[in-house]
Amino acid sequence: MGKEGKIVLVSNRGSYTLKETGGQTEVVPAISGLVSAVEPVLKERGGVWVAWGGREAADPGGPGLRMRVPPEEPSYFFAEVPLTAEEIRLYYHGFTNGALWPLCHYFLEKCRYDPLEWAAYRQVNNKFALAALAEAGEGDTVWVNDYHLALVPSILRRHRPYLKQVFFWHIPFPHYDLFATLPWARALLRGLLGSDIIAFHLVDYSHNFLQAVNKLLDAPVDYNSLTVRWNGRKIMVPAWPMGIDFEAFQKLAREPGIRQRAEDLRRQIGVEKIALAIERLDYTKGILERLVAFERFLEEAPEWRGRLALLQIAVPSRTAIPAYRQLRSQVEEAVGRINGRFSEGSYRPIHYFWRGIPRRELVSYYLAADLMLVTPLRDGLNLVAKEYVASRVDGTGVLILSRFAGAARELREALIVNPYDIEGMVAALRTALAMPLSQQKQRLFRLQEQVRRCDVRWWIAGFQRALLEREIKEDESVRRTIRLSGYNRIPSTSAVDA
Ligand code: GDG
Repeated sequence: MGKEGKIVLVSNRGSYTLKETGGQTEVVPAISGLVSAVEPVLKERGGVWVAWGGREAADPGGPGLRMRVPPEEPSYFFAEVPLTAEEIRLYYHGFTNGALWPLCHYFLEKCRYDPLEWAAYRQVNNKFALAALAEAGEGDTVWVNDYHLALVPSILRRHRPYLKQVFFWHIPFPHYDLFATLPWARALLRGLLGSDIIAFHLVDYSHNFLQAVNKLLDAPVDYNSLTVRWNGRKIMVPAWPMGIDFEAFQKLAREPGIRQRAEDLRRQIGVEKIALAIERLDYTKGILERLVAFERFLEEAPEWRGRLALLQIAVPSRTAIPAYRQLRSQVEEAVGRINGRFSEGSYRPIHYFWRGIPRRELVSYYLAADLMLVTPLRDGLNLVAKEYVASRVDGTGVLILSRFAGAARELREALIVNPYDIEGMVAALRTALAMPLSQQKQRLFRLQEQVRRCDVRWWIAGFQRALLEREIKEDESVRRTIRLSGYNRIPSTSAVDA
């Protein structure tokens, strides 16, 4: 981040999950794209990760755990923001995943706009902001992540006007027409505008955000330079698609143990071609539509029965929300129906797993798969598509990718599909299965070039450059005046903003 100071990273979930077992607190490393992307920076630079630990706190005002991590080689701090069962229900399952998530993914019919949940969202955002303020000192950079914490930047700004702030929004930012349906759309935008930089995966999302602040808050925006003026500040709204650790995936994919595991998997499944799909079990990921397309393909291409299998890994997610439980039943019913129709002897068309798998195992699945199906109905970016590309060290494999995944803008050599168009998906499966090795290699080479060039280091460097440019432009004398007027005061815990 900036040229000095530490990073205070703020996100709903962090690098560790805390579990209560028999009166003891167990500290378990968490797996997520964000952890793999930013933990190396924290380890190198030092800093603090402020996040909810994933457990229920009894006392709403009680202190959270603060510890040096990783336990084996401590290099940064993990500071827990404790949340009660009620806060988790209203803020996390409620407003965050019952209103903002469906809204930003264009599922308006699934949105619940509940004033109580909105109040809890504000309350919890205030908690996170206070926890960040307690950690951030002069010269530090606060880096807030995602739609769970949209109000944090303006709370921080109010208390520390010259704190350096970056915000990354990991999901799509919807078109103004949709966003304006949110009764608290203005407050949410004002919350975000506390940041110096508000970054998205795609320019389209930056444009949607700029249009929303222009129409709803009357703020002057510039679509070319991707900036907005607000309260005397010029805020950057850039597009930086997140990268992955390309080299780490290549290294894993070359490990003999992982390659052996991939071969064992292929032998167990025992078919000519394996198609793989892996994602959280979420209605945005297009699992049902994919299953229907796969079923149609087996109907129309009987020559592939017994020769093609789909390996579907659905990672349990947000199981407290009814829409997710309902989707699970629908997916499992479809898997049962298709397997019932097309199984023959030892052949099973769909191998379905409702569980997460360790990362090394994940790479062996990428290696075992001739085709990768990433066909979300809407997705901010999609890291799985990039991970598949990076793991194919022998240069073969076909990626079928939804045009509604942000990653489709970068991964142009994939077979791009419309997941709502079942016949189009069937045609893409045919094309993929018939693609000669030479063409697979040509396409994959270009895909790998892209994923290697715009990797996670490139992504992080974008923030560093932008903050550095900002610092150079800033008037140091103004900074100093403000510092003298109570920079390090920590506000009272009763203040609820936005
Ligand atoms: C959100 C946005 C955006 C998945 N299953 C397992 C597992 N994973 C890992 C993958 C990947 C990450 O989780 C999933 O990232 P995605 O990008 O595919 O999707 P979301 O979870 O919806 O993420 C998305 C992302 O944020 C980043 O900004 O791209 O659009 O929705 O890294 O490898 N990892 C392991 N076992 C699993 O079973 N170990």
